[in-house]
Amino acid sequence: MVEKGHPRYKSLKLREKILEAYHKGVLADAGIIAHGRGEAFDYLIGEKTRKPAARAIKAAAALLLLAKNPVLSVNGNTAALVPEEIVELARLLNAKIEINLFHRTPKRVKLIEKILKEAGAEEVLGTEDEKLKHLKGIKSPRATASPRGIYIADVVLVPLEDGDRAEVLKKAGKAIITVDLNPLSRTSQKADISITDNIVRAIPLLIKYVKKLKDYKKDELKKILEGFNNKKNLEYMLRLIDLQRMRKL
Ligand code: PTJ
Repeated sequence: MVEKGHPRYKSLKLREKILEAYHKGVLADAGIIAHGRGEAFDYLIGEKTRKPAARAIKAAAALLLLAKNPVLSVNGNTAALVPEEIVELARLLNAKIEINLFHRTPKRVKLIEKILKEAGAEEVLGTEDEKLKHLKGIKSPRATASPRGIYIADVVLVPLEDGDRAEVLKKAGKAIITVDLNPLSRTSQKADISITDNIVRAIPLLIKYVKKLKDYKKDELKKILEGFNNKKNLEYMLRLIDLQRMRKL
């Protein structure tokens, strides 16, 4: 039991959630390691949404609102940390939710589907009931996609994704948005919009921006996107991490 007054209260609560999901079989073994890596980066950015991340989130909201077929991809860590928020975001955007696992087993797919349904999702794609297609004919398990979801999507939100998958999605011509605390990861480097923030802060803020920009005209949304430069934004994030470290030396 973590005490509310503990200086690392929020971080330790997230650990509890992650471990609980692990023991239920929702999380892959590697999901715990991925979370630990995320914690380290979160510490370096001060465990709050920094300005470059907020800019990326605003651009992501604009891109998702402009999309014809937006899809939110969900893995074990995402399902463990922000299931309700993913469902709310999908509802606001009229987007599909698709389970996409690196360490895929029928049991994990079922458990994650249950979590999403309990969080209010009406439909969940990428389950075992569907015959998945291969993107661009690449016969890798990393290239599977639901024919009604990622396969036909123009914009895909892929939080905490591995580099191979991000590459396959890019090659298939999708615009991709990621949430990844490591600005140097292959996914962050490959994505069109990289949100360097903890998913537990990023998705609620993305919801706020989607609500705020919902009635903007297409031209106005396009202007937001034109004013956003992902490469530069990642550079700012890296500089910020350096500065934080220097202050402590
Ligand atoms: O559920 P599965 O089978 O699809 O597996 C999911 C994992 C996360 C295990 C898989 O996709 C994987 O191995 O990912 P990586 O390559 O470890 O990348 C995960 C990235 O997410 C790392 O760069 C972490 O720093 C980052 N990360 C971890 N926790 C968070 C995070 N980013 C944002 N918010 C977090 N809470």
